[in-house]
Amino acid sequence: MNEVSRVRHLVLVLGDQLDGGSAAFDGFDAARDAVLMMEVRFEATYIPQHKRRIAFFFAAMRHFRDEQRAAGRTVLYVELDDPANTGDFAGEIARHAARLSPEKIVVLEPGDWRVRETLCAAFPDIEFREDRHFLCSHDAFASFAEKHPSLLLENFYRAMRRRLGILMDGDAPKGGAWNFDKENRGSFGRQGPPLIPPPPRFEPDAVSTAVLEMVEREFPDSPGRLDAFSLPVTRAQARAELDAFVRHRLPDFGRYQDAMHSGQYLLFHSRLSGPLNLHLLTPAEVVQAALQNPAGAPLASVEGFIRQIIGWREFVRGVYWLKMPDYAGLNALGADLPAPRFLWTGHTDMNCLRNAIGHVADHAYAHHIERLMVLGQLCLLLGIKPYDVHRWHMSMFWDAIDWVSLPNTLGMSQHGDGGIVGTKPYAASGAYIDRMSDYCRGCRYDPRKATGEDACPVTTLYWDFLERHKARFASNARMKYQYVNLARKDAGERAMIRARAEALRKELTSETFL
Ligand code: FAD
Ligand code: DLZ
Ligand code: SF4
Repeated sequence: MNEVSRVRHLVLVLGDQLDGGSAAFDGFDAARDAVLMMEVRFEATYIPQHKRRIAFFFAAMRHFRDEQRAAGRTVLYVELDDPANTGDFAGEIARHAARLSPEKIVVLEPGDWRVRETLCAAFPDIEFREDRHFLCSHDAFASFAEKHPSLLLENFYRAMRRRLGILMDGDAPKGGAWNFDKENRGSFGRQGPPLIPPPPRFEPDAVSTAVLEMVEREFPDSPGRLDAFSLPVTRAQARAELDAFVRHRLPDFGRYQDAMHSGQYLLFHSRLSGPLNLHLLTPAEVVQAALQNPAGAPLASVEGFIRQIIGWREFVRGVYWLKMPDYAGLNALGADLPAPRFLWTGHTDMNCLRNAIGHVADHAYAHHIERLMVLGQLCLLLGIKPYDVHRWHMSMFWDAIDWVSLPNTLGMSQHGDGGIVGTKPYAASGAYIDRMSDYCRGCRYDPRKATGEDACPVTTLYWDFLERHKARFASNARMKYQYVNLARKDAGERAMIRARAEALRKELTSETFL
């Protein structure tokens, strides 16, 4: 199978491009062309990476290799521990190209600006093909951006609903509203969550087991845990994951979308970001499954879920490609502190942080509100460099690819882009976390207090954040009430908050990791 000596087209398939029907395969001639897939050490170590993330990519890549070979395609596959492996994309492509003399090297556009630049620099004649996986092309997003320079998600989402004819009654939104946010802010209260149907478990087969052993052996110092690995690593498993979600968890997805609870890493979320981002699933089929709605989920759930897929997911991708490479360097709030070490270790006495970081360590995953309002928010309030927060995210989450992590992290959660992805910073006091979770009940701090020994660090840092960035945000209509409440605090209290925030900043960032 691998004994080829010359090929017409060498088609590269990167770890997040696992779709045998992608544009990279247009015109593929099984008799004359070959696929090249590479496990390379650089991609797993340019930042330290969670073992589960590395294993997910390699296991999915090896299964894809086997499926493509079974379909009659020649796949040259470089395993990580192959002694000939040069360790990075440029080295591996050059090594194979030297031997095979392809007329052309073809690749689907990578999901990471850095990788695109590497390929362009090393192989100026490489042919990039546009990624049909997404529902909004680069051109369509650019023309949206021209018509709507303020780039509001809501405008984009409505345009997508209309263009794709999803949840529409003629020109009006189904159910009479474009969103049902008010119905989607439930928390669990003292009785805790109802029974949550768990996602399916995909027990590792021989291919995945070999990967898990290799990751433990080759990356012993990488963060995170590999035990009980049961992620979907094939298209069939990804379909089963989607099916289980729409049957069992979609009905409560909307209502509890923003809720958090101790020991519950997933709640009613879908866990589909990984399979989607590796192209094991298409967004179109995910939307279709939600619209078929086999469990009769309420419209608020179906709409809330579809908004994430055709709205946010496509929107952040559009922003990424429209604004890169400058976007990565944005730091609108001048945040200059390094990422604290406890983001990797979870060693902190803040119960909300400890829980969310525990979810990341165990699953390489935390759901959206933990990413935004616990993990991201603490970094925002402390003033951590936005790109460092993104690097941490890239290192620890199984679903992180640059195009999606960067706008969400640097943009949405750190407001580093000055308001391109979100019109106001996602900043709230400990009271928000108290309302949406049970974390504060098990914490040594008091979410209502901003000063004093047992004051909640989130609350202290929240008021300090508003004060520090008053010139920028006090006139933002959406933050009016936050500033009205800040104005109620007298000068003495503000001075105490400032002093405590300064001390917290020093204490919490005294140890770093990257
Ligand atoms: P669900 O809550 O079930 O949502 C359904 C799907 O909608 C997701 O699978 C995802 O594909 C899509 N989606 C939802 N919100 C977003 C969003 N804001 N941007 C893009 N897609 C979205 N998502 C990633 O896929 N990769 C990332 O690296 C990533 N980094 C993030 C970093 C931060 C700081 C924040 C706040 C969000 C990030 N997100 C990222 C978006 C979102 O949090 C995840 O997509 C979601 O938590 C994945 O879990 P799920 O599949 O259970 O999602
Ligand atoms: C994340 C990742 C890892 C850990 N390893 C590889 C790899 O060995 N080979 C590969 O093709 N891709 C890997 N990836 C994904 C890349 O870092 C990057 O996100 C994609 O190439 C962007 O399209
Ligand atoms: Fe987090 Fe503050 Fe609540 Fe403790 S009291 S869990 S630190 S928000």
